[in-house]
Amino acid sequence: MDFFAKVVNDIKSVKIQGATNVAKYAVRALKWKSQKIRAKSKIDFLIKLEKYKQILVETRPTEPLMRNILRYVMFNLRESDITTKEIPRLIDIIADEFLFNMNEAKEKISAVGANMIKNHTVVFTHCHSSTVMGILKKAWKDGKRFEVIHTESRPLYQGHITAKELTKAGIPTTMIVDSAISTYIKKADMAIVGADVITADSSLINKIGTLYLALASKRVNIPFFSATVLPKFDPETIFGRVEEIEMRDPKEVWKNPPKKLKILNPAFDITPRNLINAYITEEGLVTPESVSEVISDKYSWILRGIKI
Ligand code: RUB
Repeated sequence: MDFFAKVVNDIKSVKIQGATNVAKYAVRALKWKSQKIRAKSKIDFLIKLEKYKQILVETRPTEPLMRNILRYVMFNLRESDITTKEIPRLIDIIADEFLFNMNEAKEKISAVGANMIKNHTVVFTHCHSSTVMGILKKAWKDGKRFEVIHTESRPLYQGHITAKELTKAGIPTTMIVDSAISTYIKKADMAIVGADVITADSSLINKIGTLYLALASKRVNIPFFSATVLPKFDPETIFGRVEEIEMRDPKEVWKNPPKKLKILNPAFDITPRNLINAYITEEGLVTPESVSEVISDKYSWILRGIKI
């Protein structure tokens, strides 16, 4: 299996997981593929590359960070005045620039989020978000002493990745089953989750169960935050496109269920803006009310070429 096929496979099977990792590997895979393409002209090259881009986009439908960056690469290639031979080099530059910017953005988010964590607090999180992990590890490194409670995140148990990372960092951590959220939320001072999508109405799409955690946080009156880079905004939702919620294989839930049993396995759910105190972003704390404005101001390229 070549690198491209492996990345496609690993994203589909959630071996590569989390919106940031998915986008990073997708851009690396496109870069790798661009070095293998043989084409007669620039147009021929771009047509072939577009097909590979589409294969990547379809690996997971609810991942606008990946869609945005792949669209950005294609847009720049189309617009640039370069020869076919020079295309892989340009992809290289754009991909490296993207990866550099993402790392820088995540460092800023870690710093902002770490400032928000006080000594002796209990932070609740869900699933596995590399962005949230960055915040917690930075706060711990800064000398803050706090605890984490997190879910196991059935059916794929991404909570195990969270547990391994946090315990390795020395952070006191308790894992609970997903359905115990309302029992243990009372012990928490704040909830921080990641994000897969920010929509035009400022809603958050994240791992299934996030809405439950947001509602539970509201009920016990603790703040609920989502830590995210802003290019997870889906520009197509501006024109009313409803973000597709990925439905995964029922076999992930039960390998040998009784015949005729219907099993539903959505990967994500939608948390409305009124349950979110703020997004923790590379531009600092951004309220749901102002998130669209900040995105159009700082990331105008996301909106480029998007049509009704
Ligand atoms: C992971 C998930 C994460 C976001 C953000 O879902 O919902 O909270 O993707 O992750 P899955 P990050 O495991 O199905 O991909 O902060 O790393 O971008």
